[in-house]
Amino acid sequence: MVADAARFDDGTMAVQHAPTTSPRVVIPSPTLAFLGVVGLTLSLSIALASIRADAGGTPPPSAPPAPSMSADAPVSPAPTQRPSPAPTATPSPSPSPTPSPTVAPTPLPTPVATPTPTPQPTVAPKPPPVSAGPPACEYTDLLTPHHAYGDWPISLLDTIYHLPAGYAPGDLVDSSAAGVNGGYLLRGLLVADLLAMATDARSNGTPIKLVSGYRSHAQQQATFDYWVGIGGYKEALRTSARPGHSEHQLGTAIDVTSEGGIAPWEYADWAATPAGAWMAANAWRYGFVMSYPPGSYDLSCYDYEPWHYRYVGRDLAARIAGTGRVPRLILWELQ
Ligand code: DAL
Ligand code: ZN
Repeated sequence: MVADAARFDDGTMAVQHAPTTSPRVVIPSPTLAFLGVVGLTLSLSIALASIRADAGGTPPPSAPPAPSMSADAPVSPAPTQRPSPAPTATPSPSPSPTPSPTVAPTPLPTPVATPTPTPQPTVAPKPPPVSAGPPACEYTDLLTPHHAYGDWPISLLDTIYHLPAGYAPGDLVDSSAAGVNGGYLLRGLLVADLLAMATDARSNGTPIKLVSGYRSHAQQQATFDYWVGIGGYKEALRTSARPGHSEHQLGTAIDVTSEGGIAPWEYADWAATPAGAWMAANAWRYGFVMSYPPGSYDLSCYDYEPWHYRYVGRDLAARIAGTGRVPRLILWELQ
């Protein structure tokens, strides 16, 4: 075969084939029609196989089932025939989840019980044991062990033990509530017994009047300073308590004299007067005791004061009176 070449205007060459001279084969028309049908069927089968391959084959089990393809289905794959993406975004619950280390539960804090604070004694030093005898009359400053307002019967106050500076009972009332002269504060808890005592003293013809009652820490400071000014510091210690050490701060101590009389300390011995004698003999019946009886300086730590009475309640007063002992010794044993 010889190829003739012809040149185009742009310089390229076109190749022209010479016609072949192969023998001709004549095929009858019915045969040609049959072959056309077979060819068309084969083409359609190949196209359908291609569509299936294009659709991805067997869909994954989790994918929704694809609609079955019928012979009437369009040759072009419809969008709905494509498999839906596997739902990887929403994981299906696993029957046996494996704990992830990143979500390991944080251990809950173990509740730690807050220890209930144990009440601590506010006074470190304790009174000496009973077998050691009463504490000497030293001039020291120890907070008395029983200094709650409810401890009033047994709060020990002497040259050693004292009350808190701010100790001030909340139930102070004027002394006039007890049927005696007013102007002094006293704890309300003793008003009834003081009224009974003053009433009976009057009935006896020996009426009494008060010359002192509750004294605050500051008032006791002024009182002590007064006596220091009168007789000097050392002498004042015998007759006046240093601030904080006075039973008057309890609100349960009273200084008494005869109604219409002078200050009790102006008498040689007020207990020798009719009113003073009645008090010395009967005050305990109403819950009052003489804190500094005669001849007890070494035990009571103060000079004799026949006018100073402390309310301890009828029961304790009767007990003290029954023993005939100095009140400080009984109170010391009750610490
Ligand atoms: N006169 C007594 C001791 C007092 O001051 O409390
Ligand atoms: Zn007094």
